Amino acid sequence: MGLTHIEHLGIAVKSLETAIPYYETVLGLKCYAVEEVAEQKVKTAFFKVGQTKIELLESTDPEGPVGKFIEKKGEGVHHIAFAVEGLQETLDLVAERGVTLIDKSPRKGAEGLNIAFLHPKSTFGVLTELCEDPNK
Ligand code: CMX
Repeated sequence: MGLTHIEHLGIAVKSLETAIPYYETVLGLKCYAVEEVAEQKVKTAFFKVGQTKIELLESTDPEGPVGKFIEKKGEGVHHIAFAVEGLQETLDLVAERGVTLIDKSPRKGAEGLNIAFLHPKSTFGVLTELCEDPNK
């Protein structure tokens, strides 16, 4: 299994505009990128803490995954993302080990990473993302 580190934590917020100042002014982090991921119906803002990132997620559509999450559970931790080496092989392996895949094969996520999600119902309630940097 090729998990190397926690790549990022995804945090659902109602508004990037109101959440970013908390991370910058209170925690002293720097927002280094804001990017819309239209396919996921989110706008994202990124901060670095060591080699791990914080990804703030604002929904652009109430029917998107983050819109539905906020409606049901409110703002908060939405997913954990592990960096892996060999994303497709890792997906095949976790599927063999009984995990339900949301994505059977990788697709493009924010920052040009190849990503795939595991269903929270088979990962003890934690929506889990696996991601691989195609340039490494
Ligand atoms: N963490 C834990 N549980 C979650 C969850 C999350 N983030 N999102 C949904 N759930 C739970 C719900 O609470 C619900 O549980 P109950 O049945 O017990 O009520 C169940 O999953 C089904 O939820 P739903 O609101 O009916 O939503 P869907 O089944 O339509 O979708 C999911 C859920 C996880 C399959 C969908 O959100 C998904 O495909 N997520 C992956 C993509 C994604 O999250 N993209 C946004 C981030 C993109 C990025 O980082 O770039």
